[in-house]
Amino acid sequence: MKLNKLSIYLVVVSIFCASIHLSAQKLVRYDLHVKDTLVNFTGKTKRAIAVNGQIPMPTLTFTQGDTAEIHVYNELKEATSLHWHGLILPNKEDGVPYLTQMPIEPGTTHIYRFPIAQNGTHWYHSHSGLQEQIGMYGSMILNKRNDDLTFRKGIDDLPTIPVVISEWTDYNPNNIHRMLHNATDWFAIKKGTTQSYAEAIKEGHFTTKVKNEFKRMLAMDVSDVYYDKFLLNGNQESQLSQFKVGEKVRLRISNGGASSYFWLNYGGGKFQVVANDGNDVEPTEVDRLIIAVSETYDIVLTIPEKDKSFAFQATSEDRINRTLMYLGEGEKQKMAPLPRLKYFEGMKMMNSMMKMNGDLDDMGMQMSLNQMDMNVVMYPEITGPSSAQLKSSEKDQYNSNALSDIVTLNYAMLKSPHNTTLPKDAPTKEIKFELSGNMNRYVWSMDNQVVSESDKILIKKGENVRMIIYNGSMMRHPMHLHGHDFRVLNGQGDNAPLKNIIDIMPMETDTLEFNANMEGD
Ligand SMILES: [Cu+2]
Repeated sequence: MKLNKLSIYLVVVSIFCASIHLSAQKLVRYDLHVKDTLVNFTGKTKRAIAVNGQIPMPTLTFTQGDTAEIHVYNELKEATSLHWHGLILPNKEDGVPYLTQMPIEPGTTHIYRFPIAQNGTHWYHSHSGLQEQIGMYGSMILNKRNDDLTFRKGIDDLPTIPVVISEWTDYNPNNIHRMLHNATDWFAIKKGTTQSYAEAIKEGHFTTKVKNEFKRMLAMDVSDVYYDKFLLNGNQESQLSQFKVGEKVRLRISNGGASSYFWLNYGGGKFQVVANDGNDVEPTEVDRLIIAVSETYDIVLTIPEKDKSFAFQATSEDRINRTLMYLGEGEKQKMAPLPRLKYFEGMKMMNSMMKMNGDLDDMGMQMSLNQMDMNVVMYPEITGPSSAQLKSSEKDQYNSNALSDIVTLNYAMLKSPHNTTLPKDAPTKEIKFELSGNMNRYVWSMDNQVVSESDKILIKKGENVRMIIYNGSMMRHPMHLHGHDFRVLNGQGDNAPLKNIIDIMPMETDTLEFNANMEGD
């Protein structure tokens, strides 16, 4: 965004910050004005939606035990709504139009009011149409009370930076949606990721290409949409120069993108993962992680050297572009972008696994929790620069942590500091979901019956619900539950981590469970 525009926004923001009221009852009020705006991220002026004049929307901060009161003024020409993602709250405050409330009509005001029953990093977004894509996303930070028994010295008292990562496209999101349904190669052409015959022959993969055509695959890509820019708190590049050598910083990161997964890594070395989806985890040190659409992660970074600044980098999964935030004072240290994907290795691998009807042949492989990633055949930093010469055993073929020194977070590494087991005396309901189909058409089925978006699954209050989800499609898929956290059965026993999003990779089976202690849809 251009600087002159930004300075105007800052003035507006400070006025609205002053209007937050804190009373003895710990009622915390925000006033949010939703309004059309014009932005220029690419050289072209485009329509977007700003709240209180800003994109992303203002960071909303509460402390566990507060009551939130959020006044939404719809100054658009269309209806809107706000969903508080990851929050456990009364059903009527959940912000899903036609399910938990009526849409907020143009020119009207809606008040959301709910108790803050948890702590952690969350975010909020419009749940109407595709408004989220053009600006309606923001951080929602729920602080732990200082006297909380779970307060962690050295983590919960660190300086904190809310980070929301997003994408920008100059295309009207409704047109993108239509194009995705028409299954064109357009976005792959824009990205330069179509796999032409000439390219295929040059790289020695002619037979791979022919087989692909035979199976009527489109140009294979790990993500469907071309974006012009990736943004971190609304900027492609930024710097936080207030941090000094040796200091630790906690980033509270949300993926507010509409369809992009992002690789997160840090130019200053390894970092610690301390929370996920708003729930504490035992600190674990990694070199990088991939954040699924709408997940949140809290990480702790250290400034390793004096008079230098180091980049925190978010790279789109297709590695077409990235966004950078430098931490520290002084000279910016260059950070190499992640190397481009080896698409032909990916095509070859897909060909060997795809059946004639476009479904995947799981070949009896047991995969779960992002531990085995078939995409590693495409990562030069893990499997080498050219055609993969994997020396590993069959078992570790897709296990990136076994194949290199780079430590990549996976869900099996997440461990709750607390016992998260469900009530022992509750009845258990088990549901099996399966996602099948090729890239052009997704079909969900439940207990072998095809389900549609309008179907409802009946769950009795008090039941322990166990979901076993298998992804038989060729695309990874993030699944999200409203109003509850679920346990991911990941081998950590009583300390299974709590999440509300789970990314399920192709051919993976994951099992989650939660106690259905809420009412409503
Ligand atoms: Cu949500």
